Amino acid sequence: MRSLNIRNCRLIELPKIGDDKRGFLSIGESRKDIPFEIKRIYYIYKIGDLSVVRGQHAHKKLEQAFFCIHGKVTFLVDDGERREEIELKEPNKGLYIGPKLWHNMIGFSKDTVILAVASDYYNEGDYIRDYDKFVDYMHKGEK
Ligand code: T46
Repeated sequence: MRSLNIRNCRLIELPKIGDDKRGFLSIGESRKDIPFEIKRIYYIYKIGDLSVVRGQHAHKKLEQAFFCIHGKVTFLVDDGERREEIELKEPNKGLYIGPKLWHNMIGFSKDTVILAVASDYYNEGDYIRDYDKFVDYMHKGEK
């Protein structure tokens, strides 16, 4: 598994049990494979416009892990200094994204299903949805 040059961000590989006949089963346990306590799950699916860009924000405190359990997606992750593109297309290979990372999702396929697990409940106040404000936040912190 390659390591990423972005802080607060890394690839996750879940165990994959099974074979071509029975199929496969992958497991992610809180505080083991997933590096936080999971409080929420959500999923993204039935993307009609494959050129759409989702995400386009950073979180102040939220930690998340993403698994593309069907199809493919590319995450563009930006820590304010460096950027990296990570394509997810295998159900047992995921991406941990910690706080203070700008992230976009692009490169969907018709059948993309993204499973997200998050460290906290939904809170719009935790989002930074403007890139200039994100850069500012990274330099000055919250005012
Ligand atoms: C993230 C990326 C990767 C809720 O009401 N509850 C929720 O738990 C979530 C996740 C969203 N919403 C509402 C907020 C918006 O009105 O659902 C609507 C769509 O959410 P958003 O535009 O933020 O969707 P994405 O795909 O751009 O972002 C999502 C997550 O929101 C975000 O945390 O990191 O996926």
